[in-house]
Amino acid sequence: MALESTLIAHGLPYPYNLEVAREAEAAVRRQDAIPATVAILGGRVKVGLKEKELEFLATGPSAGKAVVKSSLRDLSIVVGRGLAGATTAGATVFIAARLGIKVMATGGIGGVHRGFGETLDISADLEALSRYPVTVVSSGVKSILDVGATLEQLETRGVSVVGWRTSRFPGFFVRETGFPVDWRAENLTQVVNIIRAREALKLPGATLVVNPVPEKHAMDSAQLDKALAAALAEAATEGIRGKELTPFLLDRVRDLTDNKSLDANLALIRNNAVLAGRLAAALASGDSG
Ligand code: PSU
Ligand code: MN
Repeated sequence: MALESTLIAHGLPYPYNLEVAREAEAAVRRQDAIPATVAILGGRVKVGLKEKELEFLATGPSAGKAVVKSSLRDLSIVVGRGLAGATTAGATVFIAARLGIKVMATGGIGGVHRGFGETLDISADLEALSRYPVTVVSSGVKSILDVGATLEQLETRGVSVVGWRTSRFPGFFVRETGFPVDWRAENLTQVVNIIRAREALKLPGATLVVNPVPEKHAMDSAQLDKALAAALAEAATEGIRGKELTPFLLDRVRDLTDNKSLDANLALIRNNAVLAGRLAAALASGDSG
């Protein structure tokens, strides 16, 4: 199964990013699945990284080495120019689909940004999910987004959303956003059956399995909302836009919450890797236990 690398290079500070990247891979292996972290190095798409390569992604940006946050539109440019790139959830989904990898894990996918009416800032992750038939495990979408608008876009784009043992759409650092998920699954068999049906029907898009952050690492919503409001205001004042916005907001919220959001982020990444690993193993073995 595939793991994305933008969260390593641009979503989390060193050394937590490297630790969680290693832990996510180890967690997948413990489920009898094979992890492959995806990135671009020297202009080549790599699916499965060596220890040194993971280290480069984790330390490169803070050491002043360019690691391009690579969304779908950036892939050809980063490869064509022979650069290094960390793949977003959407770009990772594209690469996974090309190679027949069926499951991908991330923290939270991108979505519709607040104020999208003015900026039209809608993550290319949603476009990728509408085009490529991969199963993505995430803790919903980052609470820095407009969650209701994101759910509408997932519906419009034909993305099947399944709550893992939840009927509430999770909000990344918090276990629920107040929005319902129509379909929930209690066990792997139910998810596997949905994925098999999607394959049989030849549906083009993804299945999004939403897995809430573990209870004991979840944040207090009031604290998060306050930090978020401050971070959004700073972004507006400083004119932060486009691909810089998500990394900026994640970093500011971490600072403003005394690293509480960091703790939640690390816990949910590990937790999603475990579930994705279990799903990949169940899909591969045909035994969906
Ligand atoms: N989740 C995290 N940290 C991240 C991201 C998700 O915990 O950095 C990244 C993912 O790689 C996702 C990207 O694909 O943010 C979305 O960015 P944008 O909103 O610019 O599309
Ligand atoms: Mn964007």
